[in-house]
Amino acid sequence: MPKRYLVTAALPYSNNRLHVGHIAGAYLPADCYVRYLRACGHEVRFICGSDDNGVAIEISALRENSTPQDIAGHFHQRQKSDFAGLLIDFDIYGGTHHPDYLELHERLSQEFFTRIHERGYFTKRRTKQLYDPQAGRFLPDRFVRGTCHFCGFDRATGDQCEHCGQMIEPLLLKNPISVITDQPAEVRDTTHWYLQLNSFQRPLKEWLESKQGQWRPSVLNFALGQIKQGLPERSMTRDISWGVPVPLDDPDARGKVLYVWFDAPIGYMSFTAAWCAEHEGDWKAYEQWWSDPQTTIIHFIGEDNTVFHALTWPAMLMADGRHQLPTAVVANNYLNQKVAGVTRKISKSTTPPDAPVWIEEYLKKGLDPDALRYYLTAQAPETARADFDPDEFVARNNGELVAALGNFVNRTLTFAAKYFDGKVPDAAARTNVDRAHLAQSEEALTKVGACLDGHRFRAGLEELMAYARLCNEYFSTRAPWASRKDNLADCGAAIATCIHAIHYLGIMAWPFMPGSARKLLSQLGLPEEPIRWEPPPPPQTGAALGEPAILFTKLESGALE
Ligand code: B3M
Ligand code: ZN
Repeated sequence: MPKRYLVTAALPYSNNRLHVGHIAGAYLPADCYVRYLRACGHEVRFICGSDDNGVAIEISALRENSTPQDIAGHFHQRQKSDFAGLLIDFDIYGGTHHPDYLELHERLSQEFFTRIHERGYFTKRRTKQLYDPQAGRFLPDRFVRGTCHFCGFDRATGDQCEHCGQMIEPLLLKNPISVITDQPAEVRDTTHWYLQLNSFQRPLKEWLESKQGQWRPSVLNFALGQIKQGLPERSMTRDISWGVPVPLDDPDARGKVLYVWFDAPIGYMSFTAAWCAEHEGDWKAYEQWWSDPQTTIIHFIGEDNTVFHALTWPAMLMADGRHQLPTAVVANNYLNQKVAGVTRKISKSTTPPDAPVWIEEYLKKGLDPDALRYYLTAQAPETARADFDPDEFVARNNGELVAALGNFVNRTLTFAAKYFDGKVPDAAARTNVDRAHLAQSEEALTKVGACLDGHRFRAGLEELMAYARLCNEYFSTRAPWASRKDNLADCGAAIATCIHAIHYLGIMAWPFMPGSARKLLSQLGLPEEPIRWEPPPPPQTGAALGEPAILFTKLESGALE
């Protein structure tokens, strides 16, 4: 039965270039999933865009002597081309401060805030806050760094500890330092609005417990563990000027903006609304995606965003009360890189700007986007952190894509071109071995599909490659090069079966490697789209095949250096 799915991928901050870790974390699995759902005939909206507000963008602007507008606009564009280069195909790529989306985004964010305020889930508090006297400004979130009060990590920032993943209470940071002036921060009074997360502990716990067995244990354990410790109130306003203005008629709210983690997830909603405005002429149609329980909502994120998607955002949705909760939150772990055999974090400050772990650099080299999609899925950090290893990237490209998948397709199609005039041979002399191979093909399609249904992308890709190897074994067993000489009918049946198998491969490869799947189908002389996730019909005897061509390029060692 066709269903409706709303799939989101975390909104990247528009102050940096994207690297393989971002792609492997959220965007690639989300794109695979969406391609699969569409092939199954479901109605899907795939939503993403840049997270333009917040302290991170302001800090970048300060450092580069620029403005938040310019920084956000610049990186929005570059990230958008990175996604396009990797065939990650959103229905909309909005931006929370992008001129095209700003009005709707502010409107929905402010409505959300006002509604939660009216329903009494904010506490207005006069509080103490870290302040930089030299810069003359408050130091929310990443404007301050210091030692984590949970784990002792010495480079925690005022919003979150990258080491233990906990949300940080800035006043508890040890040795807080302003990142603007590198001077010790001092404490001053200010007023903020705190979301009463504690009011939602029980419903959140019940909701999360109902997901046991469906969600990844890492997400559930983390979120339930936080609830066990007790959820503190969280301030949802900030003393900065870049962001969505706090919509309260209260002198204490003047000059303040919403916390970036308040408005960013609303971006999923405001971009859905923008899509509806653009395609259906009515932005309010977003409600049918967000309020109709028939819609399945799935958030794809990186591990460090878990706390916000599994706790804060659902609590906001409960406090607002008009929309449904996400059906699933799918989080991947970090992807580090291997440099000369040693695991290193990928970061702007330590990774060379021309390293091909930056998507722009990878694409500049003219390498196949599908080769990267393949490796990043094969190495996907679904259950634990993993490494991006340039040597392994080359080895797997050559040993798996070229030697197994590409080889089978190429040997079949060059054989058909040479001995069957580039046409599908007659399969009338089909044997039990051929029938058995087709039965296995159908099974493989079901298995890959089951993995994708369960968000197990890495396992799905393994099934696909196991099937490609099976196809090569089948080819060797049937030995068409021998039967060609004394039993052309038998040879024809084998090649026709291989052609049918290639069609299966094209369908199964589509979510993972859409560019190669298209090439493959066009080499079969078939239309490239739409792909339907169902056993393909047998090829028609005598139908013309396309030109056989190399599907994957063999890489020299060091291709990624
Ligand atoms: N921008 C954090 C990140 O890029 C944040 C995600 C927002 S999702 C609503 O890691
Ligand atoms: Zn920590």
